Amino acid sequence: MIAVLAGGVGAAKFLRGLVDVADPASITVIGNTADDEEFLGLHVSPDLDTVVYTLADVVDPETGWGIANDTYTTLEQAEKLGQSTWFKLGDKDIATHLLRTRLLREGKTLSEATQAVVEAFGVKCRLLPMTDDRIRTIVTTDQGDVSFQEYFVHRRQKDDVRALRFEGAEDARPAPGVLEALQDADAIIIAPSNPLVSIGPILAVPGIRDALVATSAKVAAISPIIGGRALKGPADRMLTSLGHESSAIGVAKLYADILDVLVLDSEDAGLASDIEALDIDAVVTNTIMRDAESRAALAEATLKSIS
Ligand code: FO1
Repeated sequence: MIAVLAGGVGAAKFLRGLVDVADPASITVIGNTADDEEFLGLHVSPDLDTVVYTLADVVDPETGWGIANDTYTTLEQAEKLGQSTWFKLGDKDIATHLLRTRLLREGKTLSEATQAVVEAFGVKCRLLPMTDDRIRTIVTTDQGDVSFQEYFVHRRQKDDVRALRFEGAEDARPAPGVLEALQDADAIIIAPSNPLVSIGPILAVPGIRDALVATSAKVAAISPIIGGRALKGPADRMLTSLGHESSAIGVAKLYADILDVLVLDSEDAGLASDIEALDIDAVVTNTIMRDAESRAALAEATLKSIS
């Protein structure tokens, strides 16, 4: 059994490669839900949906999120009605949020609603939200505290991030099956996601980090930082402004207590000895996922490093 901690687009691409080289039924994905937000009265779980759409091969290949060839008629009309429309929800995507929101309103848990979405899209992996409780990433900027999507989408990541907190994490419990998936796993992978805002909230759910420390399974992470820079998103600037190194070493240090292996890009081969000095095995390979072949090769190399 394989357990994968996953954030958004990078994680989804990695998982798409993983299901090409491992039996999807053996994979449990534990997804970040601290980016969830309500738009147009609908509960949106961007990271879970990005994983589902990518594994179902319906994701928009340009953005890496949302559904390919979606239309925006509902959003245009919502704008005419004076609603806030800075978060781009396509018509097809909205159907997913309608399903999730209806189930939640009927009293189902986020795990149950997620299961319904997974089944509706025919995804064969197990996908668990990190928790059924509400955790919200709050980003402190010089302009004040904002929600993650406000920072990421509305304000286009232009603010320096002064602090992060995961509101609600202290009292949250892992969703059903999360701790069991980690305990039963033969191999655990931390996907190439932002370590601070995608993986950080998962590790902040009480019990999850402890389970990773305690496991006898090997734990590997793929560095999302290559040559000091994030391929996508603000991870590099965020690491720096929060006092971490924007490099594979900075990533290794954030995971030092849980990691056996760090997979890093060939461009960063020179960092391998510094990573080994942290008592973490360094595996150097191409980590840029341009196409199906490179995604599968990265998944294969990661699995090999921990089996
Ligand atoms: N990202 C954007 O940059 N702009 C958007 O308008 C936007 C809309 C959106 C709608 C549904 C969805 O599932 C994801 C969406 N994303 C958008 C991506 C999302 O903000 C990020 O993928 C994550 O929250 C960060 O991991």
